Amino acid sequence: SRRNANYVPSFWDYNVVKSLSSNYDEKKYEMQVEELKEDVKRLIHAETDVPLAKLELLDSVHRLGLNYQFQKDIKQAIDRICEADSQLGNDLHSTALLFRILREHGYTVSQDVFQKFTDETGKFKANLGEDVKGLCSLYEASFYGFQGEDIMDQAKAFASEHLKNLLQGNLSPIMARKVHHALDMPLHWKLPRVEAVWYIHTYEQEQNKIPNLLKLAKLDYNIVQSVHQKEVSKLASWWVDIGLGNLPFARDRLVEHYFWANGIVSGPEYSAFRDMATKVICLITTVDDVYDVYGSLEELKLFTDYVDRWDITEIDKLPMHIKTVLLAMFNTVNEIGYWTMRERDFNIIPYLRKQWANLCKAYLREATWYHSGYKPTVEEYMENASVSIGGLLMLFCAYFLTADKITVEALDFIDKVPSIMWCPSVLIRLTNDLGTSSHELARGDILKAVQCYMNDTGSSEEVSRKHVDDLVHETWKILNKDLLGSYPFSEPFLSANPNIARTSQTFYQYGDGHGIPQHWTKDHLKSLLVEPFT
Ligand code: F3P
Ligand code: MN
Ligand code: MN
Ligand code: MN
Repeated sequence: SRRNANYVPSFWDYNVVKSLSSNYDEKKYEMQVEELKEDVKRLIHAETDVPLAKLELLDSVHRLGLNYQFQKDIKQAIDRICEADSQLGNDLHSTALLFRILREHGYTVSQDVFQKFTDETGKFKANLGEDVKGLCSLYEASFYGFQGEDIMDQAKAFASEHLKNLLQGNLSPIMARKVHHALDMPLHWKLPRVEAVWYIHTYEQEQNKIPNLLKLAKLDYNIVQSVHQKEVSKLASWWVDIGLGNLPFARDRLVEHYFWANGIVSGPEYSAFRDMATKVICLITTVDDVYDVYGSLEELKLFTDYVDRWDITEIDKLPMHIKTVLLAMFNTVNEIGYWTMRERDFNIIPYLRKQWANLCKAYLREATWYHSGYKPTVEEYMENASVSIGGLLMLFCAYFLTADKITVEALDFIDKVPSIMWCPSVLIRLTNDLGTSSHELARGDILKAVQCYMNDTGSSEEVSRKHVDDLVHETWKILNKDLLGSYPFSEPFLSANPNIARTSQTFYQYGDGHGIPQHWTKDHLKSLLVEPFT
């Protein structure tokens, strides 16, 4: 008999999604943005006797979601700060803020800059435990650490512990709100547009805010939102037409799938990526439900074989629902291949079908484990599960759907799964398992990372969850280093790698925000797609 995941229906009414629109697509707003940008550029380049003020300006620009508008200006400003760094204060806040901004933008800076804040035993000095601003900056900086950086590990533990303590005391309401927000998730892990929503509201309350910077942030947010609205509205029509949302065993999650694509690459000029990537994610989720919920092992073997050979001649051996999913996959891959051929002069289909085949083989391996009751070790599990999460396919799409020119050199490189792509895949898997495994096991599924670790070590669930959470931190350290490497590709693909991990962390932060999206995911999506700033 077939399993059923009993997923809740979509929270979104697709007629409403189809009609999402705003008037921020009008030309006059774009002209206002250009004027405000000139203003902010002047501020970024202005001579200053207070380098800390410049750093804080750059921090605000980042949190307001505006980094992408000022890449060149920010680099120049940092270069100037570095040339004159002797003027920078010696306090924890300025040191940590500078460190974080340097690492964020790919500059070399050693953890040793924090040595002066530690005592003879290497511990952070106790009197810093009261410096809430310094601790916040130290906390945020600590997430940019590399493997083996013991001072950064200490910094993270010290800052987290003392910020939690300070929350018990009498911080001002505004400060307490900021500390909560930081402890909830560090800035480095946050999606820029999700953070922008929170920070625009916060910045508005700030006494020394720069009015034109705030104005620009809101206007830019609203204009980009109007681009995103058009995309999701077009996709809603596609999704309703293709009808996969009506399958009895699969998740009907078009808008949430759009959020995945939007988190990976959000720049307004990449509509084509988000359009096709959302379709791919819809298919990943539906195919995943065929393997996890609906299909018999025999059917899944046939499905995998057809995808592997990229041949649908014998499709009638499969039952109707599965056949529908398979054909939808072939059609979508061909549609994407057609677009790429016309727009980029490149036949991507051989590469794309290989990615799909790898994914389906990883799904099949899990299905085989499930049906035989096999319990893999954590290593064995993670090797396969970091493929079966689908991140590699998504990242591959992010490359060829955003690159101006697709090169065989870059494709060969991607094909070898470099660490910069493997780490995000591990991160999506670990955070997905932390969020989804209780439902999956209740329905019937293989052991996930937490349970494999329990099985390997005999540890309790609590200890095992902590272990998996530690792995998340360790994997980010590797990724932080990878992000400084040089590659045969550039932006926006480079940032797509950490961004897909951030998207996953946003979905699974408090549980299964993908399968059960009516809580925090819904709120993020309303801000992203429905409510403009006034
Ligand atoms: C594969 C799935 C998801 C994860 C989606 C990840 C993307 C699109 C990069 C939705 F469909 O979750 P799920 O928890 O069921 O995956 P799993 O691999 O655990 O079955
Ligand atoms: Mn699943
Ligand atoms: Mn699965
Ligand atoms: Mn899962």
